[in-house]
Amino acid sequence: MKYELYYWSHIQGRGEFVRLALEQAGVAYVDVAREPEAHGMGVAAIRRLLADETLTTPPYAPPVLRAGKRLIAQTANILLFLGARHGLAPKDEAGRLWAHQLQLTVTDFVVHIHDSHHPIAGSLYYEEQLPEAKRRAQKFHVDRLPKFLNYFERVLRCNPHGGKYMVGARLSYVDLSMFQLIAGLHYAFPRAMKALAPSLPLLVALHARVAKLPRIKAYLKSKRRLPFNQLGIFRRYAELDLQPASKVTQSKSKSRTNTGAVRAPSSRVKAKKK
Ligand SMILES: N[C@@H](CCC(=O)N[C@@H](CS)C(=O)NCC(=O)O)C(=O)O
Repeated sequence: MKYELYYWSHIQGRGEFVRLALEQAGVAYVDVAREPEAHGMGVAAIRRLLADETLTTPPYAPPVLRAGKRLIAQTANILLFLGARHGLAPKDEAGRLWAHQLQLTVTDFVVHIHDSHHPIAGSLYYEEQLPEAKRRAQKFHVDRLPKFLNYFERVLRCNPHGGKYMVGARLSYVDLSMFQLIAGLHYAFPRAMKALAPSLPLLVALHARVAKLPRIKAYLKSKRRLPFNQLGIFRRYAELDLQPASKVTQSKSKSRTNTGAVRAPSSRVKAKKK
């Protein structure tokens, strides 16, 4: 059986987390939107799928994976399915849930990354929300980016099987997603990632190891791997990176965000007033 992946043709986006799993699994798949419309595929096939009133389990948004009669959407859900089928997740229930929990955390992080350049609406151009994006990005560098990455680093550090894999003692789809996050964040926020990298040794090493896996290495060199660009989740806008004039200030006490999250004083960044 050949899988069919329905995802936008011009970006890595959320589809890339699925592509990496399919590539590492070594299974055959068709990237439907990247095939010709003349063959019933192309982006038009995604639109037809989303509008199909005959579906009893309609997907809300891509990525969507067709596996025989099954139609599975939501990135983390697709990976839950592929992980169990292709040895990219633990076999026991506790391990599978742990991998899924981590992938759902990746899903949350991806929303924050996307919203750093589109804080008002995905339907508006970046230029139409530039002041808000600048403000949002500065907060992202203080509250979100270090918190998520330090959390993932801690998961590696606390893995009782050593700091090599996110889950247990074997490669899982979560490791592939970590690779994608680190690669994308380096593209989007080179300055911020340079500053954070020394405190993330295990994640940095995991990224390098995944890039060298023979199947992933071959995929990264192939035309199937689209380059990062200014349309996807990870976008490079110099004005949204950690600003050189920003000062890391030490405050005496811990402060709370309005979401109740404790913010470490050392991660506070004071934006320069214009
Ligand atoms: N939580 C979903 C989000 C899916 C999603 O937002 N897909 C985007 C492309 S990356 C989309 O096409 N959204 C259309 C929309 O939200 O209207 C997932 O992780 O798969």
